[in-house]
This record gives sequence, C-alpha cells and structure tokens, in this order.
Amino acid sequence: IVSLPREYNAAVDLIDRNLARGLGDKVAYVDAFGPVTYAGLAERVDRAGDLLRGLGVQIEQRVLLALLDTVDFVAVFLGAIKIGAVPVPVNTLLPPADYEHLLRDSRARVLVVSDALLPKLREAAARSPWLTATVVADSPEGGPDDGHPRLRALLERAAPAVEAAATGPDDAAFWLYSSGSTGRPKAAVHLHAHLRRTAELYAGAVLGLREDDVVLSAAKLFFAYGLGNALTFPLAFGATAVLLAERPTPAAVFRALQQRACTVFCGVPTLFAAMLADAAHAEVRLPALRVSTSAGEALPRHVGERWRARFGSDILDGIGSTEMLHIFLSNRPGDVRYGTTGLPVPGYALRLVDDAGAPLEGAAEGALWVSGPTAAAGYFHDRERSLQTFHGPWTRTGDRYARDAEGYYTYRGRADDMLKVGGIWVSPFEVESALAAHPAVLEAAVVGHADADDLVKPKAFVVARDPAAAGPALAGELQRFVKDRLAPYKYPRWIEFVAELPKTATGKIQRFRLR
Ligand code: 3SK
Repeated sequence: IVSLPREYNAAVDLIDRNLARGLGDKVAYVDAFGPVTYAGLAERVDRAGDLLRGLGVQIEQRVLLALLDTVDFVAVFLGAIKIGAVPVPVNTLLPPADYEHLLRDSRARVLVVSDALLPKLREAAARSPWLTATVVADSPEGGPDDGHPRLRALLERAAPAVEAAATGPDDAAFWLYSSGSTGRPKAAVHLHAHLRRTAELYAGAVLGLREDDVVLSAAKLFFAYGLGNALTFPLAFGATAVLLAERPTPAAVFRALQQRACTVFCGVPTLFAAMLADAAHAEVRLPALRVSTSAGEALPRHVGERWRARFGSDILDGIGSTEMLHIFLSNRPGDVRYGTTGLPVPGYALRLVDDAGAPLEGAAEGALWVSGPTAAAGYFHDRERSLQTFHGPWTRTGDRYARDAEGYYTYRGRADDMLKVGGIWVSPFEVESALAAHPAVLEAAVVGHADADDLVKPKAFVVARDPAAAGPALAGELQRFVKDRLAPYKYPRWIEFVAELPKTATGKIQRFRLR
C-alpha cells in the first residue's frame, strides 16, 4: 500500500483522481433520477461542502445522513468529508424511536434526510438539543419537507467549488453505527485513510475492480458493506455504480442487473437464495456479470454452487465488519471454495484464539481476531465497549472460525451462539447449513433450547419453501436428513415452522429473538 501524505483528504482523493485520469465525462452514477458524470459529481460534492459550511458546520462536527441511495448521499457524504466535517450515515430502516439515540449520541449539528423518511425522524429531530438545521432531499417516491429547506435548492445556490480542509490520514472522516447483541448502537470512528485502504486491499487486490466495471450493490450505502461496494470502490477505480433507492427485491435487482449490464454484483446470502428461487425470473441469464460478492452471513455452499451453475460466474464469499470497514477474509477469483470464507485479504492479519485468548497455530478452531489498517479508532465516547473490542492492533470479531491445514477459513457461528450439547460444542451454523441443503427448506436458524432435563439441545426454526408442506411429516424427514449428514448429537430435537426469520437490517439472523 502506498504511504499517504501528511495532508490528506479522502474526498479530494476519491474525486480528483478521476478528473486527473480524464474521466470527467464518464458516468459515475446512475440513480433513480438519471446519470451523473464524474465532473457533475465533483461539482455536486463541492456544492454540498459549501452549503454545509454555510449552515455553520465546522471541522469535526457531525452531519447525520438519513438518506436513501441516490447521488445526493454520495455528494453530501463526500462534501462533508471535504470540509473536514464527519458524516454519520444511519440505517434508514429503523423505527422512529431509534433515531433519537443516534441524533443525541452523535451530537449532529445538521440532519440531511430523504423526504420519504422525514415522518420517521421529525420528532427525534425536533427534540435534539444539538441540531441547528434540517435539510430535506428528494426521493423517487417523494415526501413532505415540513418547511425545511430542500437540498436541491440549497445545492443550486451553493458555490460550485469549495476549499478542502487540511485534514490528515488519521483524522476522523466518518462514523458508522454498529449494533451488538446487547446495548445501544455505538459509533465506530473511521479515518480518512480507511476508505483508500479498503479500496486498495479488497477492491483492487482481491476483487480486481476495473474502470470498465458497472457495479450494483444490494446492500445500501449506509452499511459499511454497501458504502465500500457502491461509493469507495467505484470511485477509487473510475467505474460506474448503479444506485437503487428501493428495497432490493429479486425483481428490482434482476431488472437493474439486466438493464444496466452490471459486471459486478454485491449481494447477501438471503438475496442470492431468493433470486435463485424466484420462479418469475427463472429464465433470466446475466451474461455481463463477471463476479459477485457476498457478506453479512456465511454463504451456504449449495447457494454458491447453484449460482455458478446458472449464471456461469462466481460469488466471492467474504466477511468484514463495521469496525474493520470492509472485507478482510475472502474467497478470490480463480480460487473459490464454496462453503468456506477463503483466505485472509493481504494486508490483514488473522488470528484464531482459544478461550483464554491464546493464539492457535495451524489447523484449529477458535475466536477470530483481525488486525489491519482499516480498524476503527474506537467507539465514540464508549471506553468500556472500545476496550472489549479493540486490543492494541487486534479487533475481536465475535465470530468463531475453523482454519484448515491449507489456511482456508470456515465460519462456525458467532462466538456466543455456540451450543454445548452433551459437553460437546455444536455450531448452529453447521446444523443450519445441513437443513438448508434439503430441497424443502428455504431458510433455517438453530438455537439452544432446554429439554425436560434442562439440558440444552439444538432447536430449528425453518421457513419451508412450500408453506403447505410444513408439518410433522416434513419435520421428521428433516431430522433424519440432518442425522444422516452430521454427528448424531447435532440433529435438531425440535423443528418449528415459521413464515420468516427475524433478521437485523444487515441480514443477520437474530438468534437472541428466537431463543
Ligand atoms: O457483514 C459483513 O461481512 C461486512 C462486510 C463488509 C463490511 C461490513 C460488514 C459488516
């Protein structure tokens, strides 16, 4: 990786490199409102920076972004970074009460919110003691502005060029909220250098992103995964990104992939499985697609294999985290082992540790720790939880992994999801994968459940592909199916059929709710 100068601003780097390459007339983004060139984006970023300065935002002050995926997100995010302010993109899927914590905790001075989302944020915004202005952005579906200024009008009046703040690689650039299994979301503080490093280490060296790529990310920009996929990476390589403001249903994603001839698709396992199961699009082929990425939860082997067989291109399964900003362990083109998460991304060091925190060598199973140049500086004003997660150069991921003799890693579940059955560790993920291999199963989640003797055994919650087939006969068949494939003590003693599984906004199964 190239060393960065003492004075470095990530927004300037991501925008100016494309103008310097002569890509001003190239389409950088296509959103619901149309295409935007690199030159057009550069001007919009500067106008956004100027309008935030005009609203009184100063270096290091936070700007909360509750924005759907349109070019406005990119312009305000980079405009804020350019003037040294700190954008805080937040999940747009939250219930109204959750925004109160985010506005207070971040002490944001300005809120930029999509009109369609304003009804969910208006009360929290009115109560925030820190907010001095709310700006409302257009969304494709439209919505109220409650008399707040419209971003479109403010951008038109703002100056088309703004002077960048003299930031350095280690200055705070943006925050991303991360929710754990307990407690309120905490803000991971990311630095100017981190955007550039994720682009170099993952998008360049692993994904091999190129200027002629057209990228679609089903993960929204407010997620760390989506932010890299659809903002940092396309801009770092002069590619084109397609933004979807709506929910990424199989129909919406198929439409965008076909219409825009996307070459890179960034999805999550649930979506890949739903796309494969979508009868209405069974005839669709995607000849332009050269590679897809998957993260958020481990990709079941059969999903990757069926995708490859149908579309003729691979899904690179990887794992990242909000704290590490993007993927640090991944399969790579030409070396895909479905069912594993592949090898460490060069530039990151991985460690498996035992229950006492001692590193394990060679083939082993343990808690996964990671070290690399994109680790968050810490959680904002949360010393205790920072100390629990960040240990010197190491970040605890909270995941358990097995490493084989060749160094490939296989997901074994969250460290705290593991079950001890008859004194032996059972990975719920292994049982879920076995269940998911049955053709009648769409999805499954496994948790520990106490039996009549108060001993914990695996219990499965199953979404049947055909809800009419759910019942005792199928439950018995699934139990036999798992017993045939795994050590006998691992089979689920109970099977409960459900219409859907509870999930986080990032698509992770919320096992605590099932428990
Ligand atoms: O969930 C993941 O694996 C992930 C990947 C990239 C960036 C962020 C996250 C949480």
